[in-house]
Amino acid sequence: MRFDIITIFPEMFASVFSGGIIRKAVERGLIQVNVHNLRDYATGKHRQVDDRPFGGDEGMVFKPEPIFAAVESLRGGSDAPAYLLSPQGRRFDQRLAEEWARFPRILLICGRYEGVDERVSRFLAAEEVSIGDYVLTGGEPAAVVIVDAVSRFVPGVVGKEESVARDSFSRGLLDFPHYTRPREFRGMKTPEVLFSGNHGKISSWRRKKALEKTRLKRPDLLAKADLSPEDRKLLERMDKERKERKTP
Ligand code: 6GU
Repeated sequence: MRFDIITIFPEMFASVFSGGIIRKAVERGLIQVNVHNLRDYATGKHRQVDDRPFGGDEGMVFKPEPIFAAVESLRGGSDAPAYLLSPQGRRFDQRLAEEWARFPRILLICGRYEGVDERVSRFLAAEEVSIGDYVLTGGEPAAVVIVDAVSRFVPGVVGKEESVARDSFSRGLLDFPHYTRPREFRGMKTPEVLFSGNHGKISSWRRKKALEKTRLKRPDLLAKADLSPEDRKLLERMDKERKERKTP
């Protein structure tokens, strides 16, 4: 899979993609990440990429021409979708990451917080996308997040294929707690069940912990999760136990 990132800060990407799983995926030819300087597609003596907003306002707005030129040139004849990264966009999530991993190629346009000429969103981009409800100074960190999350769904990028399917969010719940050596650290113990050798007991303990954690921290996910009859029973029992603790 190939990613093309269009940005006015290409140097921001050098270190983030030069380590870990993403670097290995690039080295193994599973993914390709190309970073392009928007300024290379601007014309005129000053290669200007932004201008003052019509109607008056503070700040500068990205001009449409360099972005259209960059996308059209990089796309070549292909129909690779281009996404505009901005806080105004549709929220990027695990489902979208999985969906995008099926494209052979996507283009990511890094906007800036003051704004991008509306014609980019309306007539060039397949969609405007945001990574969450907060404002970044530019779309660059969002592009890094998206390349990482999408790449994990490209076959072979993450060691064990099944571990992607087991991820929190892919299953609709937060992850269960993990422990490693030492068994006891500064008096903090590992739950006994993990040493029971009983895999059935261990999996149901993990499921219960995942349900507990999701209910406590992200009840919105629990409402949408695909729960088995056993899950519902566990939740009911947890409810009952909680009520019993409250009434002495
Ligand atoms: Cl994609 N861009 C900017 N500038 N801010 C954001 C964002 C994107 N997603 C969340 N906040």
